[in-house]
Amino acid sequence: MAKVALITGVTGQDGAYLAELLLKKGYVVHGIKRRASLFNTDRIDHLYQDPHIENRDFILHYGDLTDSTNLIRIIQQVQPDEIYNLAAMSHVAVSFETPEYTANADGLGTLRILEAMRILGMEKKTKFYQASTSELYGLVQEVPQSEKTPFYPRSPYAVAKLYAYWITVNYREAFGMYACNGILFNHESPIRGETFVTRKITRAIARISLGLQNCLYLGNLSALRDWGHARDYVEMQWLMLQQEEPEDFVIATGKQYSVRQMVEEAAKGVGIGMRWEGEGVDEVGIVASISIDSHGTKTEGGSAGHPQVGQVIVKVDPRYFRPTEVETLLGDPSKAKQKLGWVPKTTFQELVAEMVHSDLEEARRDELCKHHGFSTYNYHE
Ligand code: NDP
Ligand code: GDR
Repeated sequence: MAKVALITGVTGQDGAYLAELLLKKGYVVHGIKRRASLFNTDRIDHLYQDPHIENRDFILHYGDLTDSTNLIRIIQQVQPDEIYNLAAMSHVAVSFETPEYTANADGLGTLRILEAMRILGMEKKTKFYQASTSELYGLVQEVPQSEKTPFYPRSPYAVAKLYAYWITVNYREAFGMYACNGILFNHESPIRGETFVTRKITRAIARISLGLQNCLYLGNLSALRDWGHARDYVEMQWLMLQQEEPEDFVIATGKQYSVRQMVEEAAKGVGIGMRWEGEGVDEVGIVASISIDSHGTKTEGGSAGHPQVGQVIVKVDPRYFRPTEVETLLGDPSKAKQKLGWVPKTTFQELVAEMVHSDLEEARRDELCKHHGFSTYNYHE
């Protein structure tokens, strides 16, 4: 019998990679998607199966983490062996704008699933994975951060996730459930949401290199993060549910880069060298050299193409500062290495190169549309 998995947040970055992985492993995968006024399934369209065919192994259900009745009904119907709770309002800055909703979806949403499992008598049958986060460390108390490092959340998002973390631990201890937290550090990919800083950078740099955009506006350039690849990280989510005993694990690369370094690495990917001038909100990123233009043609000294040497392509905009910032995060993945055999496969440089490559393709499509008189949109969020 094929194993059955239920993924909340299946339309998100991790949901898409995890669904792909589980299907390859022979699972029947059920996903919960939200009703939206437009299709919001871009990331999983390649997995879609027509509901009219029999014996599908990828099935979507409408649902929402804020609706207990819906969760109970879906879990009862699906009878999953494993539940991966990836759904969340996952943007830290936006959580300051929508704190109550964030608490409801990210905090109480987790409780609703755990309670649904109890109500249905599935606490011994079904394993549960909670998408916990390095944001729990917030104002860091120890470097690097491990499973034993104390938490100090710094946003409504992180506080909601703190509740979700502890309710998962509590239900494991109180009811003997196989429930565990993956404390995942930042992980990115070409399908990362466009408003997270890595994707915002790779998209903008690709567009700037084609002359589709002049400038990239960012907030805190000095923030340090431990960035890995989402494709590698979802494998660990699955492995955490394949152990003898449920435990919590940190998943990280153990390497740290700044937002500024992220910009430099992306710029390098399109053949642009960068220098920085000024300080704080006056800091700007300037094109220092261009070795290859965006079409891959050598243009020594940057005399042709977009952008020009000396052009300011990065500016700081305080609107992207957060009321309370998480300045630095660096994970210690020793436990995952030892017990799960975790080795991050993708380096920071490979990750950025893959993202830039994919965003260049997207930008070229936009360029072509523009060339043929069709309008394209670029939101600055
Ligand atoms: P995304 O923002 O890409 O995806 C979030 C998913 O949750 C989307 O499918 C979204 O649906 C869904 N969702 C949001 N609110 C609800 C709701 N109320 N009910 C049902 N579904 C909802 O996040 P990621 O894939 O990057 O992250 C997955 C999980 O891991 C999240 O919980 C995140 O907080 C956590 N995490 C992420 C890290 C990262 O670096 N990526 C690191 C550590 C933790 P829709 O498509 O309709 O918006
Ligand atoms: P984060 O990711 O808050 O770590 O949460 P994000 O990419 O949003 O920010 C990383 C750092 O970059 C700084 N920054 C900017 N961030 C954004 N989004 N936009 C900007 O213009 C900008 N300029 C600078 C931020 O201040 C921050 O310091 C992500 C999410 O996926 C969470 O769901 C997850 O839990 C954590 O990673 C681990």
